Amino acid sequence: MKVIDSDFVKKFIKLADDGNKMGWHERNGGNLSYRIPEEEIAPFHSKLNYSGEWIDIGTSVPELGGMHFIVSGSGKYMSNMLADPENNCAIIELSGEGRKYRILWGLKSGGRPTSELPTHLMNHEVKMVATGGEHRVIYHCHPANLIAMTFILPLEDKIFTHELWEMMTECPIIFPNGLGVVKWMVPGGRDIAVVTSEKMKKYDAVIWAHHGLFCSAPDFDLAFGLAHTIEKAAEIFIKVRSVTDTKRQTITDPDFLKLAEAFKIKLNNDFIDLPTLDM
Ligand code: 2HA
Ligand code: ZN
Repeated sequence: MKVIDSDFVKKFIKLADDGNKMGWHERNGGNLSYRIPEEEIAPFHSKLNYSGEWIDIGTSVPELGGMHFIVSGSGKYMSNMLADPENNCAIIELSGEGRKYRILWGLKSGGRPTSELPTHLMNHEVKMVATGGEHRVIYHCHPANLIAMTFILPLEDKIFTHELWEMMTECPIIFPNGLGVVKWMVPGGRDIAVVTSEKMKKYDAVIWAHHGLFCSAPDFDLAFGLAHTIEKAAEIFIKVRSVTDTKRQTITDPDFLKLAEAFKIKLNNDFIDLPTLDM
């Protein structure tokens, strides 16, 4: 079997295409990575080139040493992923101490992994440890309504979480821990990676103010579904805000508690008992 026919490549390019259809990946915006399990990469070892040069990641992820990832390429368009995966993404292997990577497959006409590789890998490390290895997908996109919200609300985890929970009944069920917000920072380096991965210890989703969203999940469907849910709630927020400054009614904190009981979810208590935000 060819690498492009593997299950993980098919799912990778499907998410890229789904995100593209949502309009979340203008130009080369957004990026995606998957921590490939040993049993999924093993059948392809003979098709991978283990003689490429080792390149600095720009940060250190010792827990991920020796692991394989498939990542989107820097400057590559998600809109091209489906038609031409071999030129738009790469399989990489990390060095034993987790400071370098080498390209084993893909980016056929040249290029590098995503400019956000430090954030992807630091998020993978944090989420792998926090979930006992369950989380494998890190997805970054640029959804317009969520970005718009970051010009309106204070950039605080609890305020964004509460507001998005209120926008749609399923939100607290889908992200019961809430989500984190990172103030505007220069993207693409270690500094934003450190701040983001610190928030990923607590949450599965982190918003970058005036930029976009990072989601972490066990698989591709759940990563896309989480981003989709958050962006849809943000769209509702923007629609409501576009019509009125006040909410006539909303889902209240006691309602959240009823929801938690009915769906047997453990809501992040830090975000309950807040007075409803005065719009
Ligand atoms: O252009 O989204 O954050 C890729 C990005 C950088
Ligand atoms: Zn981005």
